[in-house]
This record gives sequence, C-alpha cells and structure tokens, in this order.
Amino acid sequence: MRCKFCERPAFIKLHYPRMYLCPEHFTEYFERKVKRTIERYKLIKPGERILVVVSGGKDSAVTAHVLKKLGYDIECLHINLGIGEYSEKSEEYAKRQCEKLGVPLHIVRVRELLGRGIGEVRTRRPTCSYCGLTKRYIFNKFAYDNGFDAVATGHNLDDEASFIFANLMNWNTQYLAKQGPITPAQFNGKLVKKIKPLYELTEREVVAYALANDIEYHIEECPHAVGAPTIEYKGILNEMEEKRPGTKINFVKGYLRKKKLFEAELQETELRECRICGMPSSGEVCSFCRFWGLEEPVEFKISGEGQKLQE
Ligand code: Q46
Ligand code: ZN
Ligand code: ZN
Repeated sequence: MRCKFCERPAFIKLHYPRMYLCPEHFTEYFERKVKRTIERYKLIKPGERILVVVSGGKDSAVTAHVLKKLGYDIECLHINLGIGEYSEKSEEYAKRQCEKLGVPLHIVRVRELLGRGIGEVRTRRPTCSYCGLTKRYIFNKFAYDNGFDAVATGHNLDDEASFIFANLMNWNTQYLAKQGPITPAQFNGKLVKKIKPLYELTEREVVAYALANDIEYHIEECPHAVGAPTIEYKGILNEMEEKRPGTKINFVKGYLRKKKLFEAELQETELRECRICGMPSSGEVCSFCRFWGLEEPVEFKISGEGQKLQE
C-alpha cells in the first residue's frame, strides 16, 4: 500500500479516519492533531512555560518531543520513584530522551527526598494510591516553586477512555465531574494548571510516532501495575474500536459534552493551607505531608542560572 499523500510505501494504516500514511505524513498528521488539541481546548497561552513530566515511557517522551517541535517553551521533570531497577532504567531513558531533545531535565528522587522509595513504606494504603499522591504533589509543587504556568502529562486517548469507562462502571461520579484535557489553575496558582496534549491520540498512534521519530523509551511496566483493572478496560475498548472505528474518540467527546451531569454530584471540599507546607489541603495537614510524616516542607526551587540537570 502507498501513502495517501505521496508515492512512498505506507508505514501505518489508520482506522479512523481510514488512511494509509508514510512516516513523514503520519508525523505531520500527528503533530497537526496535537496542535489542534492545544487550540481547541485552549491548553497553552502564548509565552507560557511548560513543565513536562517525563517517566521514561513513550507517552511523556512523545509529549515532550511534539511540544518542543511545535515551538513551546518546555523543561522536563523526572520523578525517580525508587522502585528498584525499574526506576533506575526509567531515569536512564528520561535522561537520554531529554539530552537528545536538547531540553533541560530536572530529577527528583523519592528515596533521597523522603527516605524511602515507593513500595518500601509499611502502610495499609495501596502502593499505587500513595504513589499517585506523591507524584501529583511533587510535580505540582515543583512547577509552583519554579514558576511554571502548566504541567503537561502524557495521557493519551486510551488512558482517558479507560478512565471514564472504569469510573462509569463503578459509578465514581465524583471523579467523572473533574476529568478532561485541562484542569485550570486554582488556589491562587498553588494548584498549577494541568494539561494533556495527547488527549485525542490513541496509544497505537503514540507508539507509531515514537517509532517514526526514533524516540527510545522504557517498555517495561512498573512491577506494581501487574493486574491493574485499567488494562482490562483498555482491552475491552480496543475490541470495540476494532469493530467500530471511532468508538474511543466518540466516547470521550460525548463524555465531555455530558460532563456537566456529573458536576451536580461534586462535593467541593473547602481548601485551606497545609500547616506544614502551605499548599492546598482539605484538612489541617495535606495528605502528602501527613503520609510521609513531614515536619518541614519539601522545597524544589532550582538554584543557579541555566542549570540543566538537577541531580
Ligand atoms: S502508580 Fe502504581 Fe504506576 Fe506508581 S506504583 Fe507503579 S503502577 S508507577 S502509573
Ligand atoms: Zn507520504
Ligand atoms: Zn503539606
């Protein structure tokens, strides 16, 4: 098969819209789609500084790559979770990706910062639950301490569709009221704006983009991800997509149109400043400071001009 736009052999067959594309034209298609997502949902305003959270995996690497190529002002942050060899390899990939891209990379290591890595804390709380809490706190506080206007993550269409699907199956209406491609800044900017530039691109397209553009990434899954129900929900949606191309994007767009229905269920808790770190909290001490037993806030201010790598 030939590319729809040139004579070169096709590299990918897209199902929705249906077409064959060569690597160059697929790259163009992909980047145009990211640009349109940024414009449609007003993710980035001119002149904003964006912090891209890079895990070493494909989604965040592609996010950083495309934002840089589209001319946005980006820096990257890698959070080393301290999960044995998995985290060491992830950090290596993140370093290589940013070096190749020529963007500054900052590294925060959970074990150095908090004394223990993820999975090493004796608690009844599930590992992924306090891992998520820790990651969200660190990238938000890092962005806030260093004056970034937004945090970009690599969530793709499959992540969004499976998240909505899973939460519908469990009627977690609270979560369904808050999902989307953009979460605006809140609490005087202490909760930094969060954006998802790959919101309308499928996982398959992200993998193809990485392949077409020689982006190396860590393929291994986190050992704690094994058996996560998200994988099953993704599988079901993939089967549906196979039979009815466009299922995922129509599901997610339909959700965005109907999101208001869930907003009525939202029980807004009033936020105040955490006694330890001053960041927004629903109680006297925020869940991050409480979980890690902190007496002093963690600070991420980057010292020195033009620092490229914070070790
Ligand atoms: S939450 Fe859980 Fe992930 Fe953290 S412990 Fe691993 S699987 S990394 S997206
Ligand atoms: Zn072509
Ligand atoms: Zn706190």
